[in-house]
Amino acid sequence: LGQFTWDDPFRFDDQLTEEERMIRDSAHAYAQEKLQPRVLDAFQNETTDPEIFREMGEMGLLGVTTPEEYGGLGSGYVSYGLVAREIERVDSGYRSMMSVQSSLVMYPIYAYGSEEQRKKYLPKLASGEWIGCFGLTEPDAGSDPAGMKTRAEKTTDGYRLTGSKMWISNAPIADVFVVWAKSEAHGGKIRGFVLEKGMQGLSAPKILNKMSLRASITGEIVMDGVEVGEGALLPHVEGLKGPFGCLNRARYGISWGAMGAAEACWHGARQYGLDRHQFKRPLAQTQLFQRKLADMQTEIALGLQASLRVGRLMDGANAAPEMISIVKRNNVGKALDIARMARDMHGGNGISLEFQVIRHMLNLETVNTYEGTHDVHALILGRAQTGLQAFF
Ligand code: TGC
Ligand code: FAD
Repeated sequence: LGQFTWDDPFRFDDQLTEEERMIRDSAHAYAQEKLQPRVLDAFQNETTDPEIFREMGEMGLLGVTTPEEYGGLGSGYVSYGLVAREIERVDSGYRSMMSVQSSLVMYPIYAYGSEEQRKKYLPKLASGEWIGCFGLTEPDAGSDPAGMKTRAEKTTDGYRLTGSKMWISNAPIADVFVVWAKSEAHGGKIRGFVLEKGMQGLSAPKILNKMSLRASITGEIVMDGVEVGEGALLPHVEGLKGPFGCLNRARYGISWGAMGAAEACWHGARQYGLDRHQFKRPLAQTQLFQRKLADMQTEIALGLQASLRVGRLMDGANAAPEMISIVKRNNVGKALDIARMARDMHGGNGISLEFQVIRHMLNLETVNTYEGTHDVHALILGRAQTGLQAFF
């Protein structure tokens, strides 16, 4: 009979390659040594240290799947998922910073950009010298990005962009802005543009007083007639499939990241239950406590297997968006349940930032909402199995 290891019930580790384990271990070491010591202060004071991008760049954690010739690591989607899991084990906000840069900024420039755009932006984004953001959501267009109002009008030698984006991760400290707008010159179709900090008419005010994801800066993007040349247009994609192609990758990474946050909560609750005694015995020796630990272990073990399966299919260019909806929706929803349970299992201490679980719980509220809400992914899956559109 085989061995059972409580924190790796299905021997997940055995299913990884040598290279994947190496990347995972170096992301783990970086996250625990460099991010964990700063996270309480960052969350409490709502501060984001831009230096983190440089550090992640140096460690090769930005652009894990971007080819080496453009400064990336040239590894696969399982490696990318493992990195997301290790970073989010510390904080969802730090994973957000990494996944926006990698999947939502570097990926579209690589996949939809010209050779000139790739060469100009990718190496500096991979090293973390430049910080990127991705503007799709608007004040009046969240789940329904097709309703965006941002417009690109044709000028003699380029475009003029007008509109505003809302809830944009990294925006206030960004050097590079990938934004999506309806372009008059392309029959009103959605097109991607790469803007740069300092352009006239472009600003990115910070959104204050978030009670979630406080270690990751969020802002608006205001475009007040920003004039750009033809070279700012991403030439190789048109329509909503442009931003969705990026979202597929970020949503997939989130499915792994959420499991990292859930594992942190599970391990914390287990240790707390072993250490804390009530009624003359450890809390972990009660049936209710053990049932909660069993639920956490089960959901995390299943969630990781599902993400690994989708990752292997992505590495073979064989994953469908609906598969990604399943793992994003399930893993984030389950992680949020686990974080709420772990908060409860810590009793009064569970509301203190010192014990971490409430921070994860608050963060996961955002993760459940962004990149397609829990319910929007249900509708995507409902449509795929009934053929019936229930969005409108
Ligand atoms: P629909 O008719 O379904 O599709 C329009 C066009 O897009 C194509 N498409 C996809 N292509 C690739 N991958 C996907 N996953 C795709 N989904 C759709 C589709 O084939 C079609 O192409 P074409 O050529 O026929 O035009 O579009 P709809 O308007 O009915 O969309 C409905 C819905 C709800 C599925 C969609 O709009 C949706 O997913 N809404 C959620 C919005 C969202 O996820 N926003 C995320 C913003 S970015 C963010 O949150 C970053 S947080 C990052 C962080 O900090 O970590
Ligand atoms: P709404 O779309 O208004 O949804 C509100 C509620 O209605 C939800 O419960 C939703 O599930 C439900 N709902 C909506 N439509 C339907 C329907 N047809 N049927 C049933 N229920 C429905 N966006 C970016 O572009 N870039 C970023 O970097 C980015 N970062 C973010 C960072 C943070 C901290 C946050 C909070 C958000 C970020 N977002 C970003 C925006 C995020 O993607 C949106 O918040 C999300 O897509 C939901 O849109 P909304 O907030 O407008 O909610």
